[in-house]
Amino acid sequence: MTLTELNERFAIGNHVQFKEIAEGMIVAEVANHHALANIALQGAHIATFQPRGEEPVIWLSPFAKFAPGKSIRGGVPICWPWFGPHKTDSKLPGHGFARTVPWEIFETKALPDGSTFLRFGLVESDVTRTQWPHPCTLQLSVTVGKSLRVELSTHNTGNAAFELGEALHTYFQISDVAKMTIRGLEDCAYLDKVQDFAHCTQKDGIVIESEVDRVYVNTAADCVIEDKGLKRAIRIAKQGSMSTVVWNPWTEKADKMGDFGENGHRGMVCVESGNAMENVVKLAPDETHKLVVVYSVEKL
Ligand code: TA6
Repeated sequence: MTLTELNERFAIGNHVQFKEIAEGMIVAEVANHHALANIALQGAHIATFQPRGEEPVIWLSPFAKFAPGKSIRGGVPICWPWFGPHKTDSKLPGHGFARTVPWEIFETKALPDGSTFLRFGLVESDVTRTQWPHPCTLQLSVTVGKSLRVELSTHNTGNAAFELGEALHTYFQISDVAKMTIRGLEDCAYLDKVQDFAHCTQKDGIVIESEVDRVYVNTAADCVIEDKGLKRAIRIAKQGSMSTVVWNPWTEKADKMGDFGENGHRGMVCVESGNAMENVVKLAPDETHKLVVVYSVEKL
């Protein structure tokens, strides 16, 4: 669909407009009474979310590249239909293909409370079919209000079961990594990627002072990012998710990635809600699995 057609069919005055921000990169710009947000059609990638009167909740690197087929550094990348490396084929992209392929918009709606609802669907193509031979549909519903609600829904349309790994790989904006603590994962078991997937148990709140890359398993708990610098807490409330991933690349890795900027890692942390490792989801024919996360800001 062209930009003009998208706006004719799906724009809503005072809620949603579609814009082309770089060649081949169209975003839905949401601006309502409660918040501002930008969602790229590629990857149905929520790039920004900022409740009015607040600092941005979602971190987007100032050096993020908006280019067809490239993952955007920051925002809410969708890892699907596997998390991390592919189980058997190392040539397939890490975290799956959903974040780098085109999606289409199915619906936009202004809700009675002033929030904006948008629904996207992944477009099947030879690229997706060769990497993932299981017939299914994938939709993302986003409600932009005072809080941000994200629902990722996978439906098995084939006649065989499959295993699904997934995550909303959300980057959060924080004042400085030294001023934040993540709560909600106390006593939880995790696999530590920095220590070659060693099995560990979280004791207290998570404080980050070096590279952190952990998959917490068997946890349905809310997480809260307490940020003393911004005097706020970000609550991450989830359903349909048994894994939480916490990631900060720290100096050396962030420098190597090339799209963080100098000290960019100090102003972000990823707290990812999903199903990974032993928590992958088995989806029988005609079954639907929903991963739902609500991000909201509380005073500290
Ligand atoms: O979720 C944490 C992680 O898997 C890390 O291991 C790190 O590589 C990160 O995601 C970013 O991955 P990306 O493919 O977006 O560069």
